[in-house]
Amino acid sequence: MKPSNDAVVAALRQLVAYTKLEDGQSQSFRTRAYDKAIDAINAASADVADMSLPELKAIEGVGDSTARKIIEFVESGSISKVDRLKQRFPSTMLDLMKIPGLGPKTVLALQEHLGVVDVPGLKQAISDETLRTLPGLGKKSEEKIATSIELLGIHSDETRTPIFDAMRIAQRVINDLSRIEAVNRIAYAGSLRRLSETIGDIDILVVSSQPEVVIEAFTSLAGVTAIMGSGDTKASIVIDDAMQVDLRVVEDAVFGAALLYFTGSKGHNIELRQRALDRGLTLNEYSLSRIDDGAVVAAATEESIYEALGLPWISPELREGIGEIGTAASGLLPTPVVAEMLRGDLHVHTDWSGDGRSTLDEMLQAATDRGLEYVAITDHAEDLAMNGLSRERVREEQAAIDAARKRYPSLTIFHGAELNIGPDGTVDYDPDFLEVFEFTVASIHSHFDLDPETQTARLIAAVENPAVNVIGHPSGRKIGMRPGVRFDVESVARAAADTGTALEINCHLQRLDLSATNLRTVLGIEGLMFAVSTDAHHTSEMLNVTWGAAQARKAGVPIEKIVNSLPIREFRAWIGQKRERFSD
Ligand code: DGT
Ligand code: CA
Ligand code: CA
Ligand code: ZN
Repeated sequence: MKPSNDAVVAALRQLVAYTKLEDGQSQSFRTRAYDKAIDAINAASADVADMSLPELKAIEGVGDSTARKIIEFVESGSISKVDRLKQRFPSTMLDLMKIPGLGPKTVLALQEHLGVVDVPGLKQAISDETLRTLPGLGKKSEEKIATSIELLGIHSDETRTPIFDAMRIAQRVINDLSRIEAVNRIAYAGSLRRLSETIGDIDILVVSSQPEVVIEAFTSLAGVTAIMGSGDTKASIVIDDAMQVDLRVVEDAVFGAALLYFTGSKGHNIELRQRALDRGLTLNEYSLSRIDDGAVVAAATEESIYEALGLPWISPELREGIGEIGTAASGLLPTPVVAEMLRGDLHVHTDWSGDGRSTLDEMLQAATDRGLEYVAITDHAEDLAMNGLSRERVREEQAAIDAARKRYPSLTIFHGAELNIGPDGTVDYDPDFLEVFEFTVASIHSHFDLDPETQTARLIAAVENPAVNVIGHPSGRKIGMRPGVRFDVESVARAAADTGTALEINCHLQRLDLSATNLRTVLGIEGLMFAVSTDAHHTSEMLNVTWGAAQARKAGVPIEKIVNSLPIREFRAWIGQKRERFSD
């Protein structure tokens, strides 16, 4: 089967990871070239598998060497350079590179000097105190790495995958399978559909009248490294040596019942089944039926099943079996937040700061394409090493935004910044200069391991800064990579409510910050507002808004508490209120 763009991108990502090991550095001109090509292919609408070498090279961002590797992958199913490097470096070394404090150089040294190539080996080296003997490492870095492993809950028997990585694999499998004619309908279920932070395995549901064709295609997908089982209507594979994917093929008439069952959670299903029994009904993966005569009451859609149980449809993100069925039965679930309800994006980067990968115009065009009424351009501020804008560059960007306003008349553009919250809670520039900005986000980008009291005071100081409108990704966590700061979310949220400062719901799947748990903790605080923002560094990341909306649904955040759902006039008024409060 011809590989999809997603499959090509996955192969290039593997190439990047192995190239980092080969080079012994996390960035080089080669990895940057591959990264650029990945962005370009992600943005391409045509299938790269259909393109000739000259056509590939004509894509901006795709160079000759990358183009040749893509051709090689399309023709042979693999990239020989990657195959070669896989011989030298076991795939478990890629897991090691994800641990904070372990760059490619250290991971290489681990293999060379200690023969350590995986997490269990690393843990052994820590308990033997041999890790500290590596060149460039010492007792202190050994302790730091040990803490990282502990905080992240990385256990040798732990096989859960962060949702960011799992979603990418699931979307690729879905895109690849969708190309088969026998597939009438396809969806992911399980913990992925519930937006869990980590995923045990991916569950995919297909509607087809030719299950054998679907199973055959599934088990021969690009990237399959093991087939765990394969039957008439179900199969399990491992993809990229990384994740198990379970597939079930069902008939159209029972799709709703199957989707409901395989979405779970188990706790939600058990409660639903009890509710069915109380009504003389029985619920399983095929239908909701009457116990007495076996007649099917509902099966085709989730909505019809919930309805027959006297319930409104419950968003999958809420289905954790923690009281949502009772709330739904009393009619108290908020209207589910969807991306289309958001009129603005309040956290957007451009290539004016070092890590942005799209131009101002590209981002503004993407905002227009999303149908947004307003957008805040919030490039990094000067305290962020490498990426931050000097005062002079801030002025220049301000002029560029002024000029851009004429080109995007339907869009209100706020000239903003993403400020850095220092260890003491102060931010970049000085109070006078901060008045340049019409809007700001302030975020933690450093000093993650201060004690909770200090972190709480630090965040409250930022909240109370008159120039700060939103606290960006408040915990600073990266799921599976960095635990985030420890802080008292309730105190920070109260200060935010008191000052007219919003807390961000960061849409990026690596962040989802605030977490659902934190959101539920502060949801009841009167006057508290949230901002569902993408933090996009590339036009493609603007689509992440769907995950931010899903995160809001997961915690039951009502749309009235989301500040960027306000019409522009009311949003301006909200900004004005904080200014006024502090002006006297
Ligand atoms: P995971 O994979 O560990 O991240 O979590 P899930 O929720 O995706 O769990 P998984 O893949 O084992 O099963 C998918 C769904 O199938 C699960 O959420 C509910 C349903 N399911 C699986 N086993 C059972 C069971 O024994 N009883 C019930 N009621 N439902 C089950
Ligand atoms: Ca699962
Ligand atoms: Ca499963
Ligand atoms: Zn940002």
